[in-house]
Amino acid sequence: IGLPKKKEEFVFFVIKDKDLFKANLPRLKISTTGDVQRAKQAIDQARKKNPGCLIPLPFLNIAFSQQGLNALNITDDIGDVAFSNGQFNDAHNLGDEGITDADGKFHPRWESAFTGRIDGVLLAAGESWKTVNYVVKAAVDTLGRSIQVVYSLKGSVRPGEEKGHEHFGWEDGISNPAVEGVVTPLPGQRPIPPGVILLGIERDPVATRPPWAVEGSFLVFRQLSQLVPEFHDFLDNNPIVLPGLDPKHGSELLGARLVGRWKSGAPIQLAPLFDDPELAKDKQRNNRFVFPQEQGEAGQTECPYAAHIRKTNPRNDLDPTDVDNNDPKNPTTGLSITRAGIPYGPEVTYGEKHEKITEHERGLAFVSYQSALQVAPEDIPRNSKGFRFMQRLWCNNVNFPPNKGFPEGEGPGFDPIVGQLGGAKRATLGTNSGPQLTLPRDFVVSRGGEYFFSPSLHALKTTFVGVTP
Ligand code: N7H
Repeated sequence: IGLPKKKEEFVFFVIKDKDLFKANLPRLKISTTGDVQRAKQAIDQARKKNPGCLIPLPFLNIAFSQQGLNALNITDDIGDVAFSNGQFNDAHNLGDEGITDADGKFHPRWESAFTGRIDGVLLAAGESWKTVNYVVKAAVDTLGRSIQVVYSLKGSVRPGEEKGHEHFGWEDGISNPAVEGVVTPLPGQRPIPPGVILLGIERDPVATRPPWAVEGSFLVFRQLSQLVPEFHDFLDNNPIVLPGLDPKHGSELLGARLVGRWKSGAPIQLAPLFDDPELAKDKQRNNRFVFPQEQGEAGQTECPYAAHIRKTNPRNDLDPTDVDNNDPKNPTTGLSITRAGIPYGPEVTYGEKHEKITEHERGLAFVSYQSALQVAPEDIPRNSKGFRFMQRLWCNNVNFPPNKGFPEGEGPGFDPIVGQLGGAKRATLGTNSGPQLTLPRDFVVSRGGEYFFSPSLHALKTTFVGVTP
């Protein structure tokens, strides 16, 4: 359900001593959904008395890659090919930048830690660095010499007015699906059965899972670097020209059309020409919209087909009878992810703003949870679900959303925020009549990541410590 966090550190590790790890693991204080719900209530109550106060709330989670499962001698097949092969071997399929060598092997241009072995990740979160540092130290001390830390990434909610906004400046974390029985859906929020996020229960697309995998979840981690000055420069140089719009407003409108929301979070489907900060703040209205279903330009007058939020949650654009969706009431149900990322890296400096060139790496520590990444052995994209499906079949697919009256190959175009073509120029915001917009480069560049499995507490107390359940 998302941690109420201000700071978070991702600590990636390799297991050095399996038996010692199993002996130490039970002493880690992993946070439960109940803990998080109680923490959210405690925050609400404390804020009623003292608005703006921060109460110390330490959170910890742990997840394992396939290599981590191997290191622990957990040998049952979890039933997910992409997870078992690891994200490194999926980089080319995801459209990440890199080079193919003479032997045909693809080498992504990734942060070097992600090109080597990573067995697991500790996710430590809290309201301050003091709390997070304490959680990290306690966890690493507890696991002791059973692990070796190979990489860590610190994420932080942005300061001041930018709180809640990612580095390009957009309010984030507005639209996530509501897991039935855990969260009461707000208007426009997709209710999804828990099995879309958790393995081994109804709506998990894989029929049988090993018992220890039940109620765990696949955790996708991606270090997505954002070229913020370059992106803003692109917007400044390409304002939408309309009578009555000054260039600044025209650039803001272009940004809003690329994302599908204004920086405030107001959806352009409801606020097509001018930002509406009141709408942005109103949780009863800011997600309550569907997309018009006319063909051609009429269907994208307000929100372009290729806008990031339309590509990643096409709402009523999907055909309910499509076999992949198989839920006539809510076609995107089976393809939903829960996002739980956080910005990392420093604020843009004066020098970077002035030069319009990134000097310090910053971006989004992207995290998503889902019950499947790839549900069949063959590498056919349709068998991907969750993050992998979204990235490959929606964001990177110029023809998505389908049936909008475009000639084949000249569809809505790439997702302008995260659609990837190995770093090459990409076309987006396709129109049936006029030219498309060409993005000169990716403004979000993958620096790598890994596919992890986040076990249930029950599994952590049994199979993962070598105790028969
Ligand atoms: Fe996206 N951005 O700042 O432009 N995203 N995203 N995302 N994203 C969303 O609704 C962003 C990424 C989804 O239900 C918003 O919370 C950036 C990946 C989904 O309407 C904004 C990066 C994937 C949604 C951004 C990034 C997704 C969503 C609107 C990378 C999956 C919900 C705020 C650096 C492949 C759509 C909100 C819905 C929303 C941005 C990555 C998926 C502002 C900068 C890799 C499903």
